[in-house]
Amino acid sequence: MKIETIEAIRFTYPTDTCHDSDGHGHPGPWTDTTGAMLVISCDDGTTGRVIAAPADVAEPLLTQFVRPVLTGADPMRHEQLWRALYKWQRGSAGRLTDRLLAAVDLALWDLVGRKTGQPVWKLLGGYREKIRAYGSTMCGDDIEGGLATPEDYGRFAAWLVFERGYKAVKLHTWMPPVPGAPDPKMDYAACAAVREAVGPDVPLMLDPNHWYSRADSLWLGRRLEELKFLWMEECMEEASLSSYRWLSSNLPDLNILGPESMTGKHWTRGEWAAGGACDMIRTGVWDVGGIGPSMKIAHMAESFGMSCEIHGTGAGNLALCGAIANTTYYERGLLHPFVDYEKPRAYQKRIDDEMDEEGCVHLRDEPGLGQALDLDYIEAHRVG
Ligand code: LLH
Ligand code: MG
Repeated sequence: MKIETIEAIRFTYPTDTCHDSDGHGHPGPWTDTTGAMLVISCDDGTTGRVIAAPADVAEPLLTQFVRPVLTGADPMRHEQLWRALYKWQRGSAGRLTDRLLAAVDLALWDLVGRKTGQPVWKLLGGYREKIRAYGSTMCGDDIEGGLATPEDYGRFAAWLVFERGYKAVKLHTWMPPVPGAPDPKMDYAACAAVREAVGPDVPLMLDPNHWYSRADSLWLGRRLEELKFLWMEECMEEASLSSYRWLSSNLPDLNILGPESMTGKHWTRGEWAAGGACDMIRTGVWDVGGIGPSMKIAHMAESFGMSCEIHGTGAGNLALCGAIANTTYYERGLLHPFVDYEKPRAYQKRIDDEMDEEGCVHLRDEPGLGQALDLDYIEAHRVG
């Protein structure tokens, strides 16, 4: 079996999520947006697919980097192919991103799953058949009845726990350009309102503004210790490992989770674990160049006696959660009172991460990543 073609199909679909000037998602009016599906096909007809952001799999990137490495290669040589592409990053002047590496890695895993007739989570280790999800909110906003006040967060968290069945909740609070943000006292007020609304026993987490000072982070962390939060993530610039080591050592009763957006893949995560910069390690398939580096990170974390908490939603991250033992939750979101998360996008026959009433997402016994893509819709709405 040899890889024959690598193609990115661009298509339009309607969305009711818009992004502010800092890139945070919020509810918005329905508009058309463009997505992409990376397709890797072999000479025996086997195909692997993944949905990606169009810019991450742009045609010039496929021509210059991906096709020369993949064309004619055996798709089962996963580690060899990942490394060959990764080596291109150094000379690509920043153009070959970790997100492109991730898209190729995920499409290859989907292909291998389809070829072998196995779900990817089983090929990777098959540790569990279901995992508890935490409800992960969108960032705060100034929408009346949305996520504009601490009371809004409290009301929404109560709905997530008592009506929808989530067993844990994570807040993303207010970040610029929302007027008045960031403000650690507002973050604390939202966290206190959520704790009050869900009671003492529901695990809670916070992902606040990412550029707080040490002083603001410590002040907020101490309040979260009082509220018995499970973890806080990415409250400071993650390039400063010393700041996180300092914060972790000053917050004995709160787990610091990281790094999430810091570059450097498994190498950076190793430095954080060895450097005592966090209590729990973070990875996500789109943050570190795919499932391959994420598996290395999870196993490294296990050898340090640490959990590895997975960032972000979607089939790739869910497969990772199913594969490894040392993770606690699947991050389900981002959620908002005015957005229907359960509704499949126009290009999906079902969402990747359907959740039962007990708050668990089940790993599917289907070949590949477990995406149910509507290929007819994608073909009919193809652009470019
Ligand atoms: O800034 C945002 O919009 C969110 O924090 C987002 O990046 C989210 O994916 C996250 O950090 N989850 O943990
Ligand atoms: Mg985060």
